[in-house]
Amino acid sequence: MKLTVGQAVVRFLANQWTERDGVERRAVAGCFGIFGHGNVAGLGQALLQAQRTGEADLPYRLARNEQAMVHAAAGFARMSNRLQAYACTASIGPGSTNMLTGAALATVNRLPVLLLPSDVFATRAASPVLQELEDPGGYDVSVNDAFRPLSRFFDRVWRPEQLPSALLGAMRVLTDPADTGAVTVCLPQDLQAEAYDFPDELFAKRVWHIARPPAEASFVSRAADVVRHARRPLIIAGGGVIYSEASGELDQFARETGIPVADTQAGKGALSWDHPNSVGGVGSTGTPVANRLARDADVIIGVGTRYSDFTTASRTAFQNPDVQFVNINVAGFDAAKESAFPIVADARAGLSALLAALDGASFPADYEADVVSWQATVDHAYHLGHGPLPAQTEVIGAVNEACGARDVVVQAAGSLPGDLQMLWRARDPKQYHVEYGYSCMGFEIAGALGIKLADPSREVFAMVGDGSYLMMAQEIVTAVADGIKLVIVLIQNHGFASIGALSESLGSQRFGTSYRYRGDSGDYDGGHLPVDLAANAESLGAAVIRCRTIADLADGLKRAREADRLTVVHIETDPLAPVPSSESWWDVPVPSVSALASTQEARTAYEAAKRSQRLYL
Ligand SMILES: Cc1ncc(C[n+]2csc(CCOP(=O)(O)OP(=O)(O)O)c2C)c(N)n1
Ligand SMILES: [Mg+2]
Repeated sequence: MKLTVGQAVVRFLANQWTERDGVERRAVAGCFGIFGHGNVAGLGQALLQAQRTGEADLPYRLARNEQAMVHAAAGFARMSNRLQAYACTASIGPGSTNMLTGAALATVNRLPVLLLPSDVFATRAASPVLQELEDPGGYDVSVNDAFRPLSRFFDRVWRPEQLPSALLGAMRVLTDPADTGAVTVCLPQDLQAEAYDFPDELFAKRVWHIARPPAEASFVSRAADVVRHARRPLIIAGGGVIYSEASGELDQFARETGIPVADTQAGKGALSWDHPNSVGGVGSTGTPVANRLARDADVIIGVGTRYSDFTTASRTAFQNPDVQFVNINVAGFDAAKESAFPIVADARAGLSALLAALDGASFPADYEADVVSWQATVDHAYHLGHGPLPAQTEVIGAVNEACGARDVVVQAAGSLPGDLQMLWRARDPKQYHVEYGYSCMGFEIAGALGIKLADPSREVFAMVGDGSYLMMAQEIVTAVADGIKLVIVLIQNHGFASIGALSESLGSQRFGTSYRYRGDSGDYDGGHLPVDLAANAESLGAAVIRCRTIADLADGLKRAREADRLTVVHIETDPLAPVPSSESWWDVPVPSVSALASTQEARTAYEAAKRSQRLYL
């Protein structure tokens, strides 16, 4: 079949499918893009031809920023439990390098996204092309080489004959839950327009079966031995439980054994917040209930978790001198962490096998009263009555109470992820979407867009700080153009509540974290800036509801939820309002010598906390 490389890519992608548990889905559901000279006549023409002739079905969506379109693709993949992905085409140079941050986010979070950066001329006919890097020491180097360490699969197709192997390699990694992440196939600008006689078989429907790797019996029996002899075991549920749709198995495991279940940012919602075994988030921003159980536990059963520093409280969360780990993970890399007894398996398969091998073992559940008292603390934080400006915990309460059980909350960076991890009451495995692998400011609106595309039947609430909003709000325009309805809760606190508090706790006095005029002292401690983010959102085409009080907010959220167009609900909060303590720690090094008393004091506290850090060897 004589096609250009661009046309071949589009036709191939439109014919890729995934299958798990007997359900087939399109593997690549569509293509985000921003055109420039690198792709407008190559992939751009191919997408146009596909749309006009119907010869290939790969819907195109115009984004406003390349980083954001990768975030949208990551949100889409996560909401699809990694069973579907989006492609992203960008022009040469800055268009492509704008995708680097998105690539890193996808790989860190183990989310499949297909990136198609355009590249310099394969023929070098007119080098240097506009935006070419030019490395005098290597003519095959381009800015796209920066994708290599960020991608789980990277290829640059210099000749059309290489395209089939590149595309098949890309699909293999996109559909491998143990190895997935950003998949990058660089397409030189001239090559995209070059025709070649591709074999017809390349474009036949192809189904990629997504495995549920079973657990190996000897590994299960070794792990079961460890759990059976435990006195105070604790389960940590990570994102792998949700991607595997293993909530049912986790529920059964927890009920039959009585073992409490704590969650990570990616795992929240694996069990409903009011499940009898749920003890909430664990680690630096977890609940004191989960953190006390973690402190004393002698066996940690980590399911589908990558043990980030927030989960382990920088390796201070587990203080039992005899603590051992049993990890169920589809990726051997994660299963081996913390010197664990590994069960390399799909979460569903691994949980069922381990439960069977435990042979009726159960453990006393003595955490119920603590959970009840913690929930009273959450209720209090939800209805604090803080003034004159409301507290962020009250905003979280209002959003939680406005959400239906299937609604989704989306967040990524600032003070919200910690507050949400601790306080959000998740009622559905797909309700809580806090991107906290890369914690990338600006993910929220773009990510929400991808989530809504993956499941238009759900209401999607993106919670955005003023800092994140100022970094990347432009996908509001994309959502408006495509009729994608989102609710965006925009929290104005005039700067970085998160890093401000962190700075203060580390002796750095909130330096450089406020959005204010530069004052007489030389710091940003003058008056508030004349910035009106609600007006900004309105100017981008959003409906806007301005709220002053929590009662306004409750009403505004209700109206926004019922609205049929993208609505921004704006509220100003007090960045200094109190938040319950997680009774935990996070390792952020403080200078060991300093001329400032505040830093010296913080260093003393840091050294004391550091002493409880362990290596779990
Ligand atoms: C792209 C990016 N840059 C910098 C950071 C470091 N950082 C984490 S939170 C934060 C401030 C976030 O401000 P805002 O969105 O207003 O949330 P708030 O802290 O006020 O809750 C910064 C700068 C980051 N996570 N991501
Ligand atoms: Mg802020």
